[in-house]
Amino acid sequence: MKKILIAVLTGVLCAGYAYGQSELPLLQNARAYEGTTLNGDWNYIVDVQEEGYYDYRMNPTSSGFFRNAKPRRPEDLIEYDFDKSPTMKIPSDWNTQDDRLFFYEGTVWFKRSFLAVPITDYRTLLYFGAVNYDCHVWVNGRKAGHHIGGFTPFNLDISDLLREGENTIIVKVDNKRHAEDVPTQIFDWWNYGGITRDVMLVKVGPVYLQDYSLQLQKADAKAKDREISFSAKLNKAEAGHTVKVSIPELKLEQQLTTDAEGKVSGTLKVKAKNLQLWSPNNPKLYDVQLTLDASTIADEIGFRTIETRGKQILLNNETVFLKGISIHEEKPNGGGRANSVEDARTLLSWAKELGCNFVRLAHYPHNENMIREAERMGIMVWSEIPCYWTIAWTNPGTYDNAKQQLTDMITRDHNRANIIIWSIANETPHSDERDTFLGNLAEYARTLDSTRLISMAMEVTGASNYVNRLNDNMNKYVDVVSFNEYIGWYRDVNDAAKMSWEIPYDKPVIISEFGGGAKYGLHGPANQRWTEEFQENLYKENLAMIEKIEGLSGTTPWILKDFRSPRRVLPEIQDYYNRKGLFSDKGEKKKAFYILKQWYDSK
Ligand code: GCB
Repeated sequence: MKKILIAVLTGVLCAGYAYGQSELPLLQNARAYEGTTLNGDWNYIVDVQEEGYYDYRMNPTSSGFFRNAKPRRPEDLIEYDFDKSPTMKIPSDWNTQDDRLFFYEGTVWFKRSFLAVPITDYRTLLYFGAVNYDCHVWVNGRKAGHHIGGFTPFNLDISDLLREGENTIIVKVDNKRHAEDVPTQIFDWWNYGGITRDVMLVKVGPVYLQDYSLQLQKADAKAKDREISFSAKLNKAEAGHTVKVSIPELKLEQQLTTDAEGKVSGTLKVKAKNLQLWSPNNPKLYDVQLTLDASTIADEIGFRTIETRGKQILLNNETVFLKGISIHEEKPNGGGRANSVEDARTLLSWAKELGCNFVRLAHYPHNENMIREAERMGIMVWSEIPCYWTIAWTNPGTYDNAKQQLTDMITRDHNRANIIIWSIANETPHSDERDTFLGNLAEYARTLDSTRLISMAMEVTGASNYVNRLNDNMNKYVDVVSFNEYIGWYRDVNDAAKMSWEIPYDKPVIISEFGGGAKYGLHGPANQRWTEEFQENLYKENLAMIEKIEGLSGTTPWILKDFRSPRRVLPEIQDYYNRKGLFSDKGEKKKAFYILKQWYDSK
């Protein structure tokens, strides 16, 4: 069997065993492994008519772009050339990298080469943090995999496709919208296309820890002893492997042997007085080491509990009020997908300045830097999948797609202490079909992770005699009742003071959205749309109104920063930006920022 070592730029990495070409279940904590980044310059070809792909489907021996063919004889006809095509920095969205692609929704091909030399006993996974939306991958002209869903990671075993010397990866990315996709055709954010998150080659042994979990068990506030449950799963159902978990600072260590399914589970016991719990005031993370046979990876993990009691949310057995803000994954200065640690720090530091201890990462799973930075900064997180508005509820493929995105979101982040809520949907119109789809999804989410709260952003569309009554069949599936209300913007302007709320469920309540648009720097009377004063007044009235809601456990107003949206076409005001940000698209604070800050500071 051929063994290959890959050397890319500065890194060195090993590959080898042939396991066929396919997408594997997601590797937990991929960044902990020895790996090599494939971020950087990739050549690209814009292919409006999918010439390079249909060619492949109709005639597999012909020259589809995935072959990266070159003329061998003077008379050879090859009508593309990656190496003469422009380059784009990856990760990025193509819309902000090339002016011609600002509104483009379609196919772009990407190519990147790297060098490899022989070595033994390792496998190479090609890991993509996210590609929006539909993506096919070839390595050296052979198909490595296909993935759909624009906001979750995936990994392909490419060991068998590698060769000594130069290797070429070709990725076809298509962000066209379809009714049966998740999200569906219409949504209120920019459909940024491309390889939008990090790409890396990850070196794993033939047997590796595919997934592991460490979770603090709930206990009485006065409990003297605490338990951390530990479980792990190999990529293969093989008995007899040794798995060791240790937390040196707590002097905890446990060694277990895998069962026939390749699984282990155990409990680490610790004195409550020795354990610092993760919380916004003390975002303590412990170094954790996980050893499989002779190889060790590291993680940083925090321990906390989150639960509800009646209408309260309890973090570490204490009532917590979630002072939140909604955030899109867009760069702090202008548009474009955010991905870097710096982007995450800037956005999250704005949320901190606002007085937040919580963020709603809307409307899809954000990049891992965002979650990890928030965890370090002591910010709790609501993480969501893009079941947004009118999904094709009766289409089985749509359900499978949503379920896969939920699985990958939870798999990637279930060891992050700051994630307290998994959200399965946003503003979905009521129907029996929706209830079946989302009900199944909620139950499935609980089987994956029983240690967090489940919610979704419901909608309330109208009031009778100023009484707003929440009535959603999904109430029985969620732990926290959350809803969006746009009083003062889409409805009932000037009537917030008259409104009352009836939420007939004994569960905590989060107002997951309210807000209104303002153009930064536009001033005028408080009843004039688009002025900062209008937005400021809307915040004052809404905060006074929601304060009276029984069981209010938090809010995540819409939204931290103005963000790009194709729905927002009003010239001179919107110019393709949704203007409901408390910060402008360039990071300038609007007047409403100070209203919310004042309210949070008083909580
Ligand atoms: C909503 C949606 C959000 C929109 C927002 C708006 O209800 O959940 O995605 O951007 O309203 O600005 O209309």
